[in-house]
Amino acid sequence: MSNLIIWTLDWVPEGPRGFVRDLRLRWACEEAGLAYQVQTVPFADRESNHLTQQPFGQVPFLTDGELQLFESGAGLLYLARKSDRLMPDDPVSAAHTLQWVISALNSIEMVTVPWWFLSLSGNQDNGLGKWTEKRLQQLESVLEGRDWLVANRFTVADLLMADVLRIPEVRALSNRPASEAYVQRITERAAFRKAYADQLAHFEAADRCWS
Ligand SMILES: N[C@@H](CCC(=O)N[C@@H](CS)C(=O)NCC(=O)O)C(=O)O
Repeated sequence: MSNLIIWTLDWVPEGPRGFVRDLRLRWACEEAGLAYQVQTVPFADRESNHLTQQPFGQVPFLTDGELQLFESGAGLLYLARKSDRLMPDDPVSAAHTLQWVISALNSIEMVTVPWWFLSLSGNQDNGLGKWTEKRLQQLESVLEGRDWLVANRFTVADLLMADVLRIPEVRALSNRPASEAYVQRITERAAFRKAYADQLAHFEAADRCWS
């Protein structure tokens, strides 16, 4: 039995299904062929019921024996060190993988998520649109010149960047053919399809328990 446990919520409403960030960790394990289990904390009282594992009351976090780790990015980098399918061994490519993981979180998601959340509350023209479009266009220029972010092959940096970019509202924000092709190509991977289907099944099973 594997010690690696991905923790998520026991249930969420339909809206976020398929986008809860435990999917990032499931997907990485599927890519790397790492055995894992999924366990849950209750959706009810989520802001306070697991603060010792995730100080912001969020998911995912992972445990591996004695290790507890929160932040999906930290979890991905931890998993990447277990498999060169996620991060190449050579030091330069490994450094570039780290660079693009941080970039996905700190230069792209840091802009897209606030814009997206404000958009969801009905305010499409929310002042962050221009900044978001500019940042996404800069990334489009990068992706026009290459299929992968690092070493001409799939890495955990592509997993994370594609996960950040695949939010429907972000995809629809402006015409960025290279980014769209990148998201499509990466989300067609068998490991993504499995992680996505498993997350949907997990929350659907919870619906059946509660009805
Ligand atoms: N920076 C965190 C963000 C985690 C996050 O936003 N988690 C969401 C689910 S994807 C969550 O737990 N939302 C519930 C809440 O904030 O109450 C990470 O990447 O792990």
